[in-house]
Amino acid sequence: MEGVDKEKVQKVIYEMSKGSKYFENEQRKEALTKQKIEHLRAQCATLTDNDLSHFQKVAERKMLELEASRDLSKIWLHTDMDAFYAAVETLEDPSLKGKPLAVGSMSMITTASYEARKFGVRAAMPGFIGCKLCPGLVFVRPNFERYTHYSELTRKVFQSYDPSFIATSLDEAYLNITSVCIERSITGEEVATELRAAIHQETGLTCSVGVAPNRMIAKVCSDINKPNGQFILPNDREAVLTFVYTLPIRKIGGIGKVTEQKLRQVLGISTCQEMLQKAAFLCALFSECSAGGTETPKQRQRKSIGCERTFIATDDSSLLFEKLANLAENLMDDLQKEGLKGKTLTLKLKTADFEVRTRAVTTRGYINSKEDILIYATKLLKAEMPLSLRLMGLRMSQLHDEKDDSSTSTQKTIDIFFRSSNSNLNVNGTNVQSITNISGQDNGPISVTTEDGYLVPDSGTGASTDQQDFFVHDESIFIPEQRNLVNYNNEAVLSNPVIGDGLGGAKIDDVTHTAKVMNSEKLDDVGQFISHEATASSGKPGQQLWIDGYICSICGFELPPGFEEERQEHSDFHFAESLQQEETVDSKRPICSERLAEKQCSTTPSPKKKLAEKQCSTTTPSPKKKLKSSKGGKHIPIDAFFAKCKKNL
Ligand code: DCP
Ligand code: MG
Repeated sequence: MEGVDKEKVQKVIYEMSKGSKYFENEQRKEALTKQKIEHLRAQCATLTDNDLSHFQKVAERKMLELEASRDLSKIWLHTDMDAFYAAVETLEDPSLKGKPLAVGSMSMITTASYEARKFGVRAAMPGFIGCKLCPGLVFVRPNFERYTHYSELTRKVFQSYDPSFIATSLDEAYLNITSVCIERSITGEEVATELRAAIHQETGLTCSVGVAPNRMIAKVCSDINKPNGQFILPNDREAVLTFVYTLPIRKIGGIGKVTEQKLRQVLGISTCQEMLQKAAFLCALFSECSAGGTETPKQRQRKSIGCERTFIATDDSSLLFEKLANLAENLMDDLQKEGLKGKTLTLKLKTADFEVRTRAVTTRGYINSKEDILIYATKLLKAEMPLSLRLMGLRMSQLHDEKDDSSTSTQKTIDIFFRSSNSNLNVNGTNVQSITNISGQDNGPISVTTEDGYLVPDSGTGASTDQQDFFVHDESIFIPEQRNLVNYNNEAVLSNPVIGDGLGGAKIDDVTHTAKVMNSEKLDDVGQFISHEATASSGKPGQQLWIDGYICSICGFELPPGFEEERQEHSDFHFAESLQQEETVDSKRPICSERLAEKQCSTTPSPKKKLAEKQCSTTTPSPKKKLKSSKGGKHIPIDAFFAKCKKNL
């Protein structure tokens, strides 16, 4: 956004999106952020000098531990393709070269060419706003097959430098180049230059590279000389410290818009150095894990399994129960296929007004049969009725692998459960409620948690009980500032009602199973998602879940677990697509500005070209295209970087 008139961009965004559902959703998110900020401020105000000196010691101890574990022996390289989707489209259609280009639709842009970025057009921006900012903006529909193809070509190159490279999305990867540097007696800088040239040679595309002693910093470095550039941070403690101190906190992976706002508005923190200065407050207010780990998806284990269904909003209860039964069956299939049982069942509901509610129940024993799932799910749903819904989902967490303990007998536990009597719940806290009387039947020792979108969450740590059987699991307790942590581990179990969701609204009635990965999807001519499952997935367009917490089930886009806000932005893209479809068919609710923008815009491809593109997408694109050499890329050396930073501070 350098050199962009940010004020003008903000004004246009506001004027153009006012009144749309997207805008309403953004407002809800903002309101929730404000509430969280207020809550944090209140928490902050309760901290005494004693608390702070305690947390200061905790922070210092932690810093000492980290210092002791500082490892400067490795050389990590992070690579990130430049304007990836847009660059691929330009490679496929050279007439787009030099034009301001947006990949996406009137609803949402996935990325923009650097020419378009000069006008303030960027990823996760609705297309009609992009048109207003940049009247000549050219649109191309995303073609995920193409991006996957080019991504695979880049991965072949990565392989030759680090066979265990970590790809975190289609266009990004981390390579440990320590061995290559030693074996070939070359520097990290030389590897970076060579690798960029090899990528260009193989794909015709440019990328930017960062080299540093660890992955997190390497990622920051790859962004410094973008596009088509590289930045090398030497394996030297002083250089690393100076570099990190100057960084704005937003540069740290996992610190997105919301966290940045919180840190700035509550604690006045803008740079990493200020983070260190306020370490006691950070320790007091934030959980350790939300400070940003570098754990990779590979190391994670499945925490939950589930499915959800989007449909045309209905208040017909028999229809809703029918859908619930289908969901229970699908959940049973997925659990049994993986040999899993679970203890906590979460029902997710999205009302016709896009309010998201989650209701969770924890059973005494592990369950995975349709009958058992349906008993609990029905009770949870009944308690919410009457209501009009557009989405329902069921998710099982607290999983147990049957292979680990064959003695667990679910049915027996359920029998005991229903035979038990007079087991009343005794719970405090507004986010926990009993369903004992829902059907006039005694439900025995279970815990139930509820959570609504748009509401200020209760900050109390939840529940107490005098009942030994009763169990309120940690992830059900809504402590706003530990939200990152909760979502990190239990992505879809208790997705944040507003921020963590943002899906649905599509017209297609089917089920997506999280256990099944849809490898690629693409938009057809009318903007419907057509699935091209590589596996026998019954997943269909219109819903989105993050498979294993980081792979988009709609397009296969990967974003690592810590990148919660980035994932949210990506979800918003699909969400806006579905809203767009809805608003297009609903003539009573047109978005005037969008229509206006559509008229103003030159949108490619033409019908003829679309056909050609369709044909093209089924054939393998030629990897080697003539493009400007990557050798002439940007190289601001480290000294110049520090000089520039000092000026900006
Ligand atoms: N993407 C998306 N939704 C987003 C952001 C990105 O679908 N909210 C897609 C389109 C991008 C690709 O992922 O081309 C890679 O994302 P990057 O953030 O790396 O952005 P670009 O590669 O487009 O640009 P840059 O040169 O800044 O890396
Ligand atoms: Mg990129």
